[in-house]
Amino acid sequence: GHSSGVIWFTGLSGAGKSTIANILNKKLYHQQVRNYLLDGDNLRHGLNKGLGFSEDDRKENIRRTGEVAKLFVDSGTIVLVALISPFKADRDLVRESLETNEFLEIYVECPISECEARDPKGLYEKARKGEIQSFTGIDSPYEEPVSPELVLHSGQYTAEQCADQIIELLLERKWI
Ligand code: GGZ
Repeated sequence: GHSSGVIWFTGLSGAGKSTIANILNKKLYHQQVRNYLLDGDNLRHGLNKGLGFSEDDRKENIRRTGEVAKLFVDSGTIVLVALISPFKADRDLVRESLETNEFLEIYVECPISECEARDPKGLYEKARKGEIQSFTGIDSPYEEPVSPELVLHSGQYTAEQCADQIIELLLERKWI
């Protein structure tokens, strides 16, 4: 068997949260570790449909996703959550709603210049032109984690290497 808990990815748009979480999801599956991925971008089409990017809406987005993650933890699953989750207070609320050994905050660190150069969906370009408002890192804040369990430098390592760094942490913490 293995432990259940939440692996919470935070970081800028384009930092690689979803990519790394998807790779980790497959690696864990192949190791017979029951796990489920909650991806912000997907949840915004269903559970969190109707929420925008104001501070209040992001707060609600994170709260709801945290509640769902908790249900998965109760079911004995490792939940991977990939949300920008820009506000420290919102991330801390999710952490406090779980046991100490059930929450791992992973900061996917990437300089905004690099995220902007990648710009996989062209959103930074739109934000710079003023076609999108309240874009994280441009005209909406991102509060860096103060003491995350792990910092991944996605500009220096491949997504595959980042996923392996998480596996190492999960082994150290005896989650798997
Ligand atoms: C930030 C935005 C915005 C604004 C649309 N600000 O990189 P993506 O495109 O695929 O994923 C981002 C996603 C962010 O949703 P989250 O639920 O993770 O955000 S939060 O935790 O802050 O609630 C991005 C896209 O939506 N997107 N507009 N204004 N990201």
